Amino acid sequence: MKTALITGATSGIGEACARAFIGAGWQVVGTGRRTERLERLAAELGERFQPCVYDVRDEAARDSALAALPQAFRGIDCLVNNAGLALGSAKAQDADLDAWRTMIDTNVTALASLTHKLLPQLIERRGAIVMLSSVAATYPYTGGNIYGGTKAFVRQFALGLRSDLAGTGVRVTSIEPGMVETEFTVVRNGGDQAASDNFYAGVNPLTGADIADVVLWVATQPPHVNINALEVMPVNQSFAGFQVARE
Ligand code: NDP
Ligand code: 8X3
Repeated sequence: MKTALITGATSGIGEACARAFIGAGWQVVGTGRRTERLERLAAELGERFQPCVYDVRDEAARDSALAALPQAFRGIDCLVNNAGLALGSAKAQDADLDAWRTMIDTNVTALASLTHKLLPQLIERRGAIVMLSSVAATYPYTGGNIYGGTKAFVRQFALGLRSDLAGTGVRVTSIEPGMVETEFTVVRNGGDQAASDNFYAGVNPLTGADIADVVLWVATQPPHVNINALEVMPVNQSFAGFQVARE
């Protein structure tokens, strides 16, 4: 049986990925800070789901949590690098530097560190790495500044890994979603559910399950097929063009 390690499985896309991979017969190690969410998921999904609680920014806590996994969950065939966040939508000149640091520490540093840690076993097992980047990696928008920068890192890191891993059999993919209604926009707006509801109102946005279907599809392609990168948007979201400041 294959095992996926899905970071950020307490909510949204990661939680939906856990359900999708379990549904397809995999074992799943699901990570996150919210223990009760992971325990609830374990109660729902059964013994093939293994909670693993840690803050991705704390490498020592991560290493202890991974070392404490039951033996049957220690060999990872697919790493889904999903945990991440945006904090705020202020323009750069008005932004909070601590929020920038948190986004970089979570979306970039922690993702790179976990990938580095798991690469030897992913190579040994000819595994797969699926990264959650974003359309924000490619299309800048006002207030996206550091968030977009972190997601551009994720995309380019995935493509760079593809180059480095040539000949190893390891597959690497950058998934780049647009608007997916999860807790993402609640978190971005400091817990303001109404702001999130307003953001998605009338959009018919993607769901976590829509993206989970894509992640599972990518991970279950035949071993000779690598999906390099995939952009996915709701039909009602599209490209907005340039802004012009007039003096
Ligand atoms: P959610 O807010 O619903 O889920 C985020 C997940 O990341 C949670 O499980 C959370 O777990 C985890 N996480 C965040 N910070 C940490 C941390 N410090 N330590 C451990 N886990 C952490 O958002 P989404 O499901 O929408 O987002 C998942 C990924 O998809 C992110 O990388 C996001 O950038 C990306 N994405 C989202 C889009 C969207 O429109 N929603 C579009 C494009 C990309 P916990 O809080 O329990 O620790
Ligand atoms: C976030 C995607 O479209 O909400 O990664 O900015 S969007």
